[in-house]
Amino acid sequence: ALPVPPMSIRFDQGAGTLSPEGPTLTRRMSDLEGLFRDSEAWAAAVADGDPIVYSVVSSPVPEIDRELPQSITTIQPGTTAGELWMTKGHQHPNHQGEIYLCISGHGGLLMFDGTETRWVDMTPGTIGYMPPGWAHRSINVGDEPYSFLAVYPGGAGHDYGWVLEHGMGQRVLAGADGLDFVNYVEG
Ligand code: S6P
Ligand code: ZN
Repeated sequence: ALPVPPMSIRFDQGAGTLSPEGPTLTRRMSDLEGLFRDSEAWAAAVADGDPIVYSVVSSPVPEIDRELPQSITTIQPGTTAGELWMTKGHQHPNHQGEIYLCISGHGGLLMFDGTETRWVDMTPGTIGYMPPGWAHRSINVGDEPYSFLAVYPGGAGHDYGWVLEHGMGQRVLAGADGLDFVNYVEG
């Protein structure tokens, strides 16, 4: 990846695009293998159209040391066996901080340091801060798409295996009366 000049970047909320744009990513249900509590319900959703769960559009700022890339994630509303739709979640292998700014919708930021979990409610205007060493997952807790801007160190890297191995401490389910937080155990 090559360095880029100073620039402004526009987000078109209706189209969900950045201009100028960098890589974009679409994660379907099949990309979230091993992450939902109910693996049979997950497999049924994959078989039944494999819906898009979230997409990530990035600016052209490269993911290299000392650069400061940005991306906008949009998570669709939905549940799988009651578990709210979410990102895969990851740890930054080179423990570094990151911020999210909620743009639209209603979400939550689940963080886990291997021992403790923390939850930040995300509504438009909220900045969520992830300190170095806290794995993070985003969850749509509303009934419309949830979009947020991420700004992160270009050399941070993304470790998805960490979450598969350690979990996220808690899961977030849609309860009859709001959110239900349950321990991250299988079954
Ligand atoms: C990158 C930042 C976000 C996520 C995005 C998708 O450090 O935290 O751009 O990559 O929200 O989540 P995930 O867990 O699939 O990378
Ligand atoms: Zn991150």
